Amino acid sequence: MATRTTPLTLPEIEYMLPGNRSCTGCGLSIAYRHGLKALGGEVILTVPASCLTVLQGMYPISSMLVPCLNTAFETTAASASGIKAALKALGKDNITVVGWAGDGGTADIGIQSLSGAAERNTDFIYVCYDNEGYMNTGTQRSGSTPYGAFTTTCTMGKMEHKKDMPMIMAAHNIPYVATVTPSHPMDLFDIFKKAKDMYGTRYIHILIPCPPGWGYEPQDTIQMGRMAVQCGMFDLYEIIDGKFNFYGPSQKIADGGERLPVDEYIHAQGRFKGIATEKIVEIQRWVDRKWAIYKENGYCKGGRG
Ligand SMILES: Cc1ncc(C[n+]2csc(CCOP(=O)(O)OP(=O)(O)O)c2C)c(N)n1
Ligand code: SF4
Repeated sequence: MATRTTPLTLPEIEYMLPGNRSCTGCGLSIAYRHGLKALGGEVILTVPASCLTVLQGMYPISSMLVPCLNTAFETTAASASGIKAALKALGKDNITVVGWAGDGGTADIGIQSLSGAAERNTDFIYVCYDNEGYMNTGTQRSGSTPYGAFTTTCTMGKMEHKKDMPMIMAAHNIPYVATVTPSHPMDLFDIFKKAKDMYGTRYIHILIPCPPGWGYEPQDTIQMGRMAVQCGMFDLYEIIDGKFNFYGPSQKIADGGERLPVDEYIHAQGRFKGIATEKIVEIQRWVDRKWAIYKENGYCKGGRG
């Protein structure tokens, strides 16, 4: 097993300065900070309309120390492909190109340009930060919003389950797919570091707890990400060249450890307030079925190497 980063070995250098414009307790700010540390300074980002554009701020008062192109909502992967091609034409092979978009910008409007780039195995890292809704514009429903959650565009609770974006990307046979949360920041750092050293389309999916969008107090962000994993609503894994491996708490569950019921996670969040009992039963059924499929596929043994 590769050496794991710890808070003591985490690089001190910062590319995201204090004083950014995200909400208090934003999970995205934790993920972005640690992701950028791992990527290092030789990077160009492309980011569509989203909370991340707000977090970064506008020139000349941006809190970021890395170059970023703000692109149109549906064009993250297309714009990353263009940046990569331009760098290649200039003979600059040492710069990592990263597209970093929300779940709306990824699972919904940006999926076709992402699919095209992945099919071509374009050499870039694509990050989907999944706060499970269109949060920047006031908490609308996305294809990644979980079943039963209330949003401003599904006021009776969402009727459909979440789109499985990491597995959709894995079906493109790209070299690297990984899932993580900001509640596991050292794993997040290591995943970005690993992705940086690979060639081809690398996809990282980050579940982002979001206090205003999910309806919980800002100090509970870390706990919210942990609970999502402990109850199996969100799972931590890597797929390297088609080989699937759980890691961390998800590996413990896969090895026979306890998976908590979804109730506590659901009841901790205002977006599920007033949800009918039968809908919680349906969410539990969805999680159980997902884990049964992991088992059938032989994923429930071994860990991250
Ligand atoms: C073509 C287009 N449609 C709609 C918008 C308005 N818009 C800007 S940000 C946003 C929501 C983005 O959601 P997501 O990608 O999930 O990121 P988040 O806001 O949650 O960070 C929308 C709908 C836009 N900029 N362009
Ligand atoms: S709405 Fe959510 S994701 Fe967006 S900045 Fe605020 S806490 Fe972060």
